[in-house]
Order: sequence, then C-alpha cells, then structure tokens
Amino acid sequence: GFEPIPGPPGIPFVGNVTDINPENPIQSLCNLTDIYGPIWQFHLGGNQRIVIASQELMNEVSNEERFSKIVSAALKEVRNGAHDGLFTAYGPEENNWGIAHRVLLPVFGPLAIRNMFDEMHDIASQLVMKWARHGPDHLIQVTDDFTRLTLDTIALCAMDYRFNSYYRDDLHPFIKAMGDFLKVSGDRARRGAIAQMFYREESRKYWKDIELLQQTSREVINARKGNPTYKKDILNAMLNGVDRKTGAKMTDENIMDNMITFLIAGHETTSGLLSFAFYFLLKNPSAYLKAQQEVDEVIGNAPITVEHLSKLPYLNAVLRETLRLQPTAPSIGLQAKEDTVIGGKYQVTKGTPIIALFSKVHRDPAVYGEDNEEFRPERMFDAEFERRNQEYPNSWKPFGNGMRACIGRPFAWQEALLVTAMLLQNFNFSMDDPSYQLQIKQTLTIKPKNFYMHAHLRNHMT
Ligand code: MNH
Repeated sequence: GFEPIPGPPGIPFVGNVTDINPENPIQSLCNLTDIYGPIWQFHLGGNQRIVIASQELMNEVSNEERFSKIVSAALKEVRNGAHDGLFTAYGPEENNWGIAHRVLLPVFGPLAIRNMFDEMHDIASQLVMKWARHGPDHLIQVTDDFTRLTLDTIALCAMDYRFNSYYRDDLHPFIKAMGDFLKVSGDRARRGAIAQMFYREESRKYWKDIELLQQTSREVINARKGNPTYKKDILNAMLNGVDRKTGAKMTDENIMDNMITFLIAGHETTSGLLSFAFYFLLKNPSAYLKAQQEVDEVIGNAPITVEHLSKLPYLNAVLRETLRLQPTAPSIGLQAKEDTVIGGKYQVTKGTPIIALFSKVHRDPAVYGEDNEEFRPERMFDAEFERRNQEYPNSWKPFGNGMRACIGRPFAWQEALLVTAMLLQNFNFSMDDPSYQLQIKQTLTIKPKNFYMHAHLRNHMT
C-alpha cells in the first residue's frame, strides 16, 4: 500500500512559509529533515514540494528515464537575464540547450582545461601577491577575495576579459550588476506577482542591470568579431563551433546568454568551495599539516606546473570532502516525468518539484557511517571513493545529475586545486578568531559567513 509523505503541518493558504527561514532556507530544510526523515513534504502557496535526503532516494531520482531537472522558481527569475542558457534552460525541449551542450562539452573537457592553466595561474598569482604584500596583520575577507579570484579567472579563460578585481576596492560595474541581479531574482521568486507590484524602483534597476550584463557581453562578442584571434578559448568555440548533430551554430543571443551563464554559474560555487576548504583545514590541524606536507613534497619551492596537479591526492581528497560536507550548490530540483511511486510507497505526481538536499544526502549514516559529520579527507582517496560510489551509487552529487550535471566541473577542479596548492606553498594561515563557529550565508549558493583569516609568508620562499 501507499503511505502519506510526512511533513510539518501548515497554515491554510500560506502553507509552510513560517517553517522556512528566507535568510537560510537550506538550514531550515536540514532541520526539518532531522524531524521528518529522509523524505518529507511541505507546501508554499498551495504548491507541494518534496524533499529527499538519503542516498537511496537520491539514487532513485537520479534515474533520468523517470526524472528530469526542474527549473525552480528562483531559476525562472534568473531566466530574465540568462534565458535559455545552459544552466537555466528547461532542457532538450529548448533547441538551444542541445546545441550549446554539444558545442561546449569538448571546450570544457579536461584537455581544453589544461590549456587554461597559465591564465588560471595568472589570476592566482595576483591573489598570492595581494596577501603577501598586505602582510600577516591584514584581515583577509576570505570569501570576498576568493570571489574576486573565481570571477576574474572565468572571465579571462572564457572570453579573454580582465575584471582586474585585485586592482580595485569597489566591484567592477558588471560584477555589481550581476550580484544585484542574482539577489533580486531570488527575492522575486519568493514574492509572487501581486507583491511584486510594490517594488517598482527595484524592478527598474533589475531590468537595467540585466541590460548592462547583455550590453557588456555584446561588446565582448563584437570586439572579438572585429579582432579575431586563434586563441582556443570558450568565446571562440562558441563563435565558430558547429553542432555535429544539427549543423547549427550558436546564435549571438545564445552566446551572450551563455557568457552571462558561465559568469553566474562559474564563480560563486568555486569561491564557496575554496572558502570552506580553508575553513575545514584551519579547523582540522592534522589535515592542514598533511595537505601542506603533500605540497612541500610534490612541489617544494618550484613554480607550480599543470603536471603537479595530478600528483596531489590528499588535496584532491580535501576538496571532495569539503563538497561532501558543504556542497556549495546545496540542492537541485527534479521532477517525475510521469506519476510514480518512490521509496516503494510514496506517491509523486508528475511535475511536482522534488528537492534533492545534498547537504543531507552527503551525510547519510548508512553510507558515511558514524563519523559522517566529521571532516576526514582520507575517506575520499580514489580507491575508497570509487568503491563507495559502486556500492552506494549517487551518494556524492555536488555537481548534479546526468545530462544536466555541471559542465564546469573540470574547470572548477583545476582552479581549486591550483589555488589551494599555491596558497599552502606560499603561506601559513591562521584563523582570525580561533573560536569561530561556522555560520552559513546563502544566496543561490552557500558560503561561510564572517570567516576571516591571516596569511603569514612562509620563510622558505625568497
Ligand atoms: Mn556548475 C550546473 C555545481 C562550477 C557551469 N553546477 C551545475 C549543477 C550543479 C553545479 C549542482 C546542476 C544544477 C541543476 O541541476 O540545477 N558547479 C557546481 C559546483 C561548482 C561548479 C559545486 C564548483 C565547485 N559550474 C562551475 C563552473 C562553471 C559551471 C566553474 C563554468 C565555468 N554548472 C555550469 C553550467 C551548468 C552547471 C553551465 C548547467 C549545465 C546544463 O544544465 O547543461
């Protein structure tokens, strides 16, 4: 027989609005999971949402024959600026998704990413230089400086554009517009159409910000067209690539949308990953020591090269374990393609949003054991990692699922490994407040809040 899906009792019409903290909805979902278990439901404005939070259910909804990505209310708002770009597209039913996906997959493949090493190194060196010059007394705003890094890196690698974020105190106008656009997109999604009418001034600025994003992208495209290069970057791939399946090229509109998409999707998540990685290393001195020893043994005093990056198993495991405990894209939205039953007994109607809560799936005690809450990189070494993924498929999903999984994964990985290695090579870090307790700031993604550190140049460097 079927069983009802459990969940918090709601208030008529508004449902469970009061159960979800708008400042930190993911934390609310995690807390409610602790009460209601690995599958539960809630309602917002009469609409049902289902949360799943175990490896078993994650595995079931990862079946792309039965389930597909759903574009959440927040992503629908982001579509105001990114339209049918890869991340916000509804799926293969929008032709531009398939064309862009096929044209771009090789450009984001491991080989192409290796060729971006020098540019990633350029930006990472600017960060090292900044922290070295500011000295050990300087209070490092960890997430801010990592966000400068990830934005400058994706812009340089994707379209040969320099935001030069380390050479200015304020934010580049494009970055400011993008940040405001994302923030307001989230707010609009929570508001509904009627309340929206009371935000006319905000709306005016919102559409102006979108105009600036598109205007800037158009200028970058036109500059390249007027001054072609043979550089194998992402912009050239989009301008010149031909989809083998349809023979189509990407339109200028879709190239603009995807440039904006890469800047949106390609910076917050990686910045959050680096921030949490340094948080965990500083909270776990023995892991910090092992990470630093690995860097010293493999790279030593030498300038880092792309070959070094495949020889850092401990750092690799640190990044995996960081994304297990703090998946910076903390959930994805899925939907059943037809009415169905999950977990053997829970009815799910076609199209109902299913929130796959990585923050909890990644701590499933059936998979990760008693110490699932602990930061223990050793469990993420290749052998154990692969054995676990065999035995418990889809138990680690920080990059999403199937054909809608992250296209930027190799890019993010190379960038995060490179930066972590360079920083450990050059500095000893300390937490500003050793008693700091992790707090989370959530936007589209999650990052540590009020996390500050200091960087002491290591004396082996000259
Ligand atoms: Mn990324 C999709 C996580 C870095 C570009 N990314 C996704 C999804 C997750 C994700 C999860 C699936 C979203 C969904 O189902 O709705 N991404 C990450 C994480 C990092 C990351 C955790 C870093 C760490 N992503 C990057 C980088 C880029 C990028 C870097 C670009 C340079 N991501 C994308 C794009 C998509 C995506 C584009 C959408 C792919 C598609 O649906 O075709």
